[in-house]
Amino acid sequence: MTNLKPNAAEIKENLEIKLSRFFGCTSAEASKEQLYKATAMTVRDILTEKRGNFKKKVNQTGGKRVYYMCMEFLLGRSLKTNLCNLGLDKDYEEALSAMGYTLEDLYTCEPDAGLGNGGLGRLAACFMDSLSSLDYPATGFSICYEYGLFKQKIVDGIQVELPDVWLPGGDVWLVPRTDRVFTVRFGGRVHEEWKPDGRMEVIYEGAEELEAVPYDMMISGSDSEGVSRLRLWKARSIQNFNMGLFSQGQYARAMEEATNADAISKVLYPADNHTEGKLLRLTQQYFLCSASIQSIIRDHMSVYGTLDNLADKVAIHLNDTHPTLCIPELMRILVDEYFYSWDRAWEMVKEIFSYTNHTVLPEALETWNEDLFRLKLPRIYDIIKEINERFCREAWQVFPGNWQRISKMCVVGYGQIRMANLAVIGSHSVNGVSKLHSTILKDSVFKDFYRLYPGRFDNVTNGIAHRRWLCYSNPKLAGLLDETIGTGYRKNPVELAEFAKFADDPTVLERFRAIKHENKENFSNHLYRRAGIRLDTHAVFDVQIKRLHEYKRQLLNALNIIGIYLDLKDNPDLDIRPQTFIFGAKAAPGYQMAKRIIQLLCMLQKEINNSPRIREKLNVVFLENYDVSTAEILVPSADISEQISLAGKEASGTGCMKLMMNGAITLGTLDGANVEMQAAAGEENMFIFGLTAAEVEQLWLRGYRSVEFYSNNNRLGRIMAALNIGFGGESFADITTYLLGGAYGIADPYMCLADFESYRLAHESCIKAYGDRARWTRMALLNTAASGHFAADRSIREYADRFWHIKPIH
Ligand code: 26W
Repeated sequence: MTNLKPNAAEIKENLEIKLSRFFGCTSAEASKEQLYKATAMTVRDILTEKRGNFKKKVNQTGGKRVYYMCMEFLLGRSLKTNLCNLGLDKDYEEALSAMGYTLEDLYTCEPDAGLGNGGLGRLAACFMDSLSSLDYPATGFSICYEYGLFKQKIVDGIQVELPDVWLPGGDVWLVPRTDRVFTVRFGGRVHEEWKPDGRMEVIYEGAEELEAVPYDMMISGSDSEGVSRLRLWKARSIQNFNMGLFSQGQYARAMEEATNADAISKVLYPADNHTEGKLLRLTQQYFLCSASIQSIIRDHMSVYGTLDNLADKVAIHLNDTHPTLCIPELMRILVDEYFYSWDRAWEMVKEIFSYTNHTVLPEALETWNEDLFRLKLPRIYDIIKEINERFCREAWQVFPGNWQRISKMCVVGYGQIRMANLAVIGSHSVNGVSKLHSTILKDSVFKDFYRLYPGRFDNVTNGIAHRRWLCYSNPKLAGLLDETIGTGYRKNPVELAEFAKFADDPTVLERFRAIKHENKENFSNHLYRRAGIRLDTHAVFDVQIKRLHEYKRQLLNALNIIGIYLDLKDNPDLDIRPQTFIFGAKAAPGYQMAKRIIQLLCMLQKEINNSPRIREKLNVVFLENYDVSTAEILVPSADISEQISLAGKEASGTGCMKLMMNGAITLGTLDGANVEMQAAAGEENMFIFGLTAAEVEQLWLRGYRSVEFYSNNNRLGRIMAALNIGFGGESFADITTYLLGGAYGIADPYMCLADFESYRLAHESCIKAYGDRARWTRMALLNTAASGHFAADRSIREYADRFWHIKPIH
């Protein structure tokens, strides 16, 4: 039995035991890395024990469980959150100080687990935190990628991708469960055979089989009994060495099978919002789905001994379409292996699954080539065909004769398998991630489905793990909140609203302002250590941190910066408030325009840096390799939060919520969650500009001619000319062509120029408001106070009540 609440002396003893057992040393001899690992191991033991207790309770009460399926979990570091959530940070600090270390020393030894691209993966990680903190029985399923999202190097302004080796150091959290291995089949041929007892048997011939090995990670709740489990699958070949071939001297071929299996869990696909239809990605998806569904079935059978009550005890959530093959996989197991009738199995499946959509960009909607799919997954293909046929018949009843509409909705059509349609058809609920986004889903992306299944569509606005993003990453602000409104908000984030009472309290305002400044100093020191860059902490910190994508419009921000730069070049004595624009962004490796925008930002940074008089007032900083841990230091220091996507394109955004909670003021369009943030914080506490989603739609239908916006605007004319000449010795004429559309081309679909003038004006008023320190601080405080709604605890309760129908186990 592990002691769940060890005191400092007991912790010290546990650490010595781990050090001696795993590294053959004492704390006096151990390196910082060894001590980090030993510390993590002791925390892991506590979590495993706690999870065991929790699981027992769930089994005893027969509680329903939720399984969260996601190709990505962007976890970042775990030691700090786990220790703080367990309430053991102070005792560990004491134990470690006796060994000459601080916890902070150890935290930095941990590599980020970057098993995700951006918003979708980070949301999954935030949700795991809330699930355990609210005592819901939950398991997340994903792939144990050997390499997470690439490490970004910037060489002469160009992004270069390096492999992200996270396992040495990250693997201390993983418990291999070699007793829970499952077999996953690919390829070959299938046929059905009727047995004398009237059952149908599915015979597989020539299929390739490989094993899925689970690695479990426990995620602690805060002030709760709940511990969530994240099960990550690694692929290995069953017979990883062909002895026959080996003895014939064919060494390389003997190894081949093992190498193929390896590839599946080798690396995370680095593109967000863009599918390539690659076979390896399909293989990864089915690998995840098949292993996880088998694991769910096994768990359930071991408790209940029957699948008849599966839908009462199990909810499975599809986080975007990437794990949609869970639907036909569960059908396969119910029908082929447990001999349920198709109709019964289908009813169960629909009751079990729910699906969240995270993007409306058409290039992100997943489809697979039908032939490729059939070859790789023959049985799943048959099942999808059957689902499709039955669906078409059902749709025919509602839209008789309307083949055009039905052919848009079906799963198999025009040689493609469409995952989003399958996800909608096989789930009982479908949701978007902000009010605006969910409305767009009903009005356009899933319009026909909405007519067919109106009750299936709903909204749950995203939320963030407020303990990680406020309490632990901004301890000074959390301290002020504890003193003023008490500690209740840590468990119940809506209590942050109480903070609004202090909006006119000069002492609290002054402390709030001072904390922001200290956080700016803190980030600035970090940047100096990491990149040798010194920042003026009295300048406005204007922050845009997110994946680099055209729709997010880092380019719009750059255009405005170029405008300010040209003003300063004309007149270096111009009386403007010093501003530092901070960017963090990774571009998908094959996304050329995104990479060019990174280069533009870097070249601007370089050129401005070479003008001593200008850099006193204007600075651009492009952070290399922006990741979760960098965000934790940067977010508390931001003054302005740039959320400037073209309206209608950003499903929700979650970075916007982290920044708001930490008292940054949003400069943004009416897109994604900004709309609801504005409603919560009040119009007067944000800077909103630009076209609305409806106006974008109209302009699109009318035909967007960027020249119209450009020819009337002298400032834009000068900015375009400057782009053509370039910065830091590099011309960006291609970007001008992109913005203006060239001779015949279609101009930038994200309409930067249409929003430029209103963006520029909004930015100007924002900077002006910053000059009024009292007004600004009041606005910032009110943003923190209004941010409680955007905590993941709220989102998870909504999912639990409305879609999963699960209850906390106390
Ligand atoms: C298949 C390639 C691919 C990979 C990832 C397509 C699409 C994705 C994700 C759905 C992209 C993504 O991360 N979307 C973001 O999800 C966040 C969480 O809901 C939202 O806050 C962001 O607005 C949305 O862009």
